[in-house]
Amino acid sequence: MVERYNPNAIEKKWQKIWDEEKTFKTEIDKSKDKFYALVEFPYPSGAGLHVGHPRSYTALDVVSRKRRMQDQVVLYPMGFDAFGLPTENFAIKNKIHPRVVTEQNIANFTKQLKSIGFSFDWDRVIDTTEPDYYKWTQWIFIQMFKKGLAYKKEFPINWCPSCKVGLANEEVIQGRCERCGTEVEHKIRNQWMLKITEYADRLIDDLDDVDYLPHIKQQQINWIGRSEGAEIDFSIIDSDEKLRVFTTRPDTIYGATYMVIAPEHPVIEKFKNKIKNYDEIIAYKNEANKKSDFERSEMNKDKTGVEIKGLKAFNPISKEEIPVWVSDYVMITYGTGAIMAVPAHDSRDYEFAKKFNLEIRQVVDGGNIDDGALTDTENGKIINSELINGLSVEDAKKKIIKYVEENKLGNAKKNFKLRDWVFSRQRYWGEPIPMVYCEKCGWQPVDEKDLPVKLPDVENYEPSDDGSSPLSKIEDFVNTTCPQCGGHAQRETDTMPQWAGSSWYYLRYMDPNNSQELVGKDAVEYFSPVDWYNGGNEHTTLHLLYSRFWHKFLYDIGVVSTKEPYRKRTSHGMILGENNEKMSKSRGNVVNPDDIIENYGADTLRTYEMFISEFDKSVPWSDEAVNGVRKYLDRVWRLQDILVEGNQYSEDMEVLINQTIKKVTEDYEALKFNTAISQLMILLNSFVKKGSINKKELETYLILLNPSAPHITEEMWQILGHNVQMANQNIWPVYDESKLVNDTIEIPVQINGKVRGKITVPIETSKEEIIAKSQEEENIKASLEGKTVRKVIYVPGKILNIVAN
Ligand code: ANZ
Ligand code: ZN
Repeated sequence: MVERYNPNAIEKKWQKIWDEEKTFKTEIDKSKDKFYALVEFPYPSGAGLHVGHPRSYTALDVVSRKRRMQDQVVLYPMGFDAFGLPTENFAIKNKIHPRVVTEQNIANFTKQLKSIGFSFDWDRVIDTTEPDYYKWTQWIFIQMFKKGLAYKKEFPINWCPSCKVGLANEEVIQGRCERCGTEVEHKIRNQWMLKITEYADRLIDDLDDVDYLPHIKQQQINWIGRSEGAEIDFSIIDSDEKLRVFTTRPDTIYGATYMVIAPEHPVIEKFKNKIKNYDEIIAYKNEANKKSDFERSEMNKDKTGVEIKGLKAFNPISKEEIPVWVSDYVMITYGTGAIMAVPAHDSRDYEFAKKFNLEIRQVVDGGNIDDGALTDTENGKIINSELINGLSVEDAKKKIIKYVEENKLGNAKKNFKLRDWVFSRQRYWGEPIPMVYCEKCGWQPVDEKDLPVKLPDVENYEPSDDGSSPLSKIEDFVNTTCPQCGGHAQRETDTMPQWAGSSWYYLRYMDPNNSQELVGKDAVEYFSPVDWYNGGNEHTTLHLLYSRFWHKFLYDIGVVSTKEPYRKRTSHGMILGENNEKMSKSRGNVVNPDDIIENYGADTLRTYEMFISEFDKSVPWSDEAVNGVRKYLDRVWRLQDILVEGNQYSEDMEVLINQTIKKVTEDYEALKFNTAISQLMILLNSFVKKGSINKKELETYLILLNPSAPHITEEMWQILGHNVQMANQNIWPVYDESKLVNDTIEIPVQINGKVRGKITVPIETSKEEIIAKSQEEENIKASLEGKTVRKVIYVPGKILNIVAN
């Protein structure tokens, strides 16, 4: 009997070896294939690692370990995305410098990550708050500025009065701050912006070249929100003014029976004297301004609005005079802030027309207009529309656009939901924006040789109530000279948003210590692109989009050689608390990975997280299932008790072993970790049932399990007499195609309708041979004693039936 399985001792032993021998150090070897696996680096919070982190990290650790055993050069790095608000808030509250807080948190995270046995190359760790790192974040910003992609703009920002920070649109969830839940206000500030919109088309079109899970691609496409249509001018009767609309359905223009403008539309001021109910409209506008865009555009909300008395518009195609209304469901920030309303075919217009008794005119056939707007019209034919009657929707769109362009009434137009990226934050703990303002020369980038612009030490990190950054109070920092004219100038005091450092970190891993360049040519050419990037669904729209944008920019200026940073993107489901709710301190359902490691071992934690459910599904934590996985590993350990000699698979196990090699090899790559592990459990059961496992069989078993449970398997491997770890050997087994199915069959033998015995024969055995063989079987022989066989019926491969009396 072997000693009891003692994960704590085994795991510490191997982690020490991996650390000291730098087992997972990655070096360029052009004679081999490379595999670059990336997981989202954590924000090193004070709370430490969460059990959600190991789900993603173990998954790609499994793939990385497997690929190393398949002789690939694997880059699997880790780092820390360490700028950001929680650290700063903690620093303010506890009067500790954020640098110190960050260092403590990183040390703790590192210890925790190492205790789980991930095969990261620890010599490539990056920390986004290190000046050597953010020097290049600043450098990229300067390149963007030089190309006109960074600009300053007065911008109404979403302001969180509690965090005292400006938020990007994507950080506002249903009108509230993503971090603290406080309702967001609007404040006008002069902000640095990044022109991500210039890349909008490419960010959609290039998705064709990458292997992202379909829902991830779709979310990116929806977020960018490309709409193709036209802008068309409707003139205002008795004036030279025009109301320009954006529409995706120019084919429905004959159905445009009224117009709607946003309450903020400038035409209201312009026609102040002509509008008879101006006061009423201003009152309406004031009400609307109290609502968030989200509330205004909500689908099933009761429609409100006011007709503008004294203004009429002219439909340039149907040549009709139509009324103009104001309503808050039209946004000033999208398209032109004015629409042609087509109530027959647009749901919001329909509700509005019903409420205010406006004409509803169907212009595409099919459906009953009394049931609601007919929006499902792709295959319909145009009706009630002189110029385009009988045409398909597609052809009608083209014809109207052509007509509009020829008659100078407007033009084809593409619109995006995506907005430029608000890149300024009025906080301390972020990368200083490397810009200088000179009265004479305007905004100038800091000279590249003076990078990084380091964060100065301050006494007080609190932002001021007027919204300016804590840096603005440090005169030494603010006052500088103009890089252009040498005169007096002032530094920008805003810092970059949390998203900056993570927009290019995957490049730095390729060459983390390069002091001359962001990444060296050799490294970037060898390792690019990231072969597989796994991360949370919550980062599908923002981080993924931002980093693709930065990458494309770096491609345009020749820093990188691929158009896309990530070849493949997958995501994992969340691990919920045992009560099926999101884990959080306040709900009291947080599971600490340290405790699981302490009580069960890291291999159990890892294997449990892989086994727990389909990888992309959310799943509640289960202590019971953890226990079950620990018992499985105990049984793996005890395979040593039934070990026998043998250097090839035994005949009766051969098929199941080959099936398992195939399944595990494929499932690990397909994110089906749960079924890979259950296959390994099945194989284990067969060995236990048989009562023996030979050396060759155990070796294969350990190799297959190693990516999930690396410590126990290395230990058993060593006990088997190997003095080289399996981790870096080219030993991943290959299955034998011809041994995937059993080539013998078992045939029950009946005598007078009752099963009396079974025989095992090769698949292609003939009927005569089977009959002969059955008569040799002890039971059958005995049952036939003294009887004469009258008839034999053989159903091939299924059953042999003997009639005898
Ligand atoms: C006429 C029409 C007929 C429309 C029809 C739709 C269906 P997406 O796809 O989201 O780009 N629209 C344009 N600007 C708007 C604004 N500032 N606020 C609110 N709605 C606006 O939507 C484009 C459509 O949304 C446009 O096409 C316009 O209504 C409306 F059967 O024009 B449509
Ligand atoms: Zn100057």
